[in-house]
Amino acid sequence: MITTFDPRQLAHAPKLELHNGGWTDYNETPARAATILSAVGPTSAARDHGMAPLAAVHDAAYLDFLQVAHRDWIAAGREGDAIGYTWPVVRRRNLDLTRIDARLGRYSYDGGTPITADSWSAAYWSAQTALTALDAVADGQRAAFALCRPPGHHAGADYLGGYCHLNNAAIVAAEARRQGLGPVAILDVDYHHGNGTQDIFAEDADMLFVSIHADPATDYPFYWGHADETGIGAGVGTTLNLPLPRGTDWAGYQPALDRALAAIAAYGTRLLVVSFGADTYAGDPISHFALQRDDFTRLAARLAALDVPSVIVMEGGYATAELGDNVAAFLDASAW
Ligand code: SP5
Ligand code: ZN
Repeated sequence: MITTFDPRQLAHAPKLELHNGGWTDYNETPARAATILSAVGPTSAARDHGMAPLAAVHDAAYLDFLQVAHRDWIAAGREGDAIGYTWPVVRRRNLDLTRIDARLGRYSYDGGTPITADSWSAAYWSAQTALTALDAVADGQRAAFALCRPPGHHAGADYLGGYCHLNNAAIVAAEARRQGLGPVAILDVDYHHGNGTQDIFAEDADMLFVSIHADPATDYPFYWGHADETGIGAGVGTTLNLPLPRGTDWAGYQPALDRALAAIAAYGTRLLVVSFGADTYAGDPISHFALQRDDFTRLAARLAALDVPSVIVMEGGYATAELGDNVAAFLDASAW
């Protein structure tokens, strides 16, 4: 399978994330991409599609913020990675403030996603990597894999979080629709709910979002991904959330997968974007499902059996030593 990649993604390397009341080593490391690279073989270089496909999904002010945030952080006399500490939740006003700490709060929702001097470039090329995989599918490939990092599915139209800055899957889905490749559906099989993707298309009747993930009653991102979230306004019925309990193994995963695939088929999907996280793996250090390596091949075989052209976008997966083999198991050529 064609794998797209750009080495500029590797330069994004935050040091720490805020978790459970303290700073812990950042989980979303460049080594993740390196181990996938060594397992999947040769890659195609990402092509530059410019800002337009990004601006179709993200607010202009947010894109501006991402590009200047670390510079503004340094100009304020700070060192290291930029991160917020005040978030304007609980019905605060949408003020247009200049202080970096106010803006970090305005454009993020967690304390786990620092911005470095290289974050914008890495996120930009992550999105371009995803768009280049779409090119391959638009040109007739059955499936293509975008080796993206930073990942994207937690990023909303105007916010970062969950190690994500630009929503690569949403950018690909919107661009595919623009090119007339729809109906487009997004299936998110990362361990964590893809809150950013859901938010971006919540009111959109013309984009199906289906997610299988850990129950947000117990797991990040908590405030999105509950089963009763089915879309908003005109988009009601085009969001399907299938939360599963901690400890879910392949036997427990399959009924949710059956429901997801039935919804995608019933939608008349002609292009599928897969937000693929390998953090459903039993050995993942920050997650609590129990899929085994062979289950990724089984999962891929079920998706491939839909017989819909598919752009596979890399999301999470933090068992770094085993990540490459797990991704390779999912991409197994015989399945696709
Ligand atoms: C793309 C993606 O998978 N993002 C996940 C973001 C999760 N961030 C919060 C994780 C909290 C668990 N941290 C456990 C640290 C154990 N040392
Ligand atoms: Zn995840």
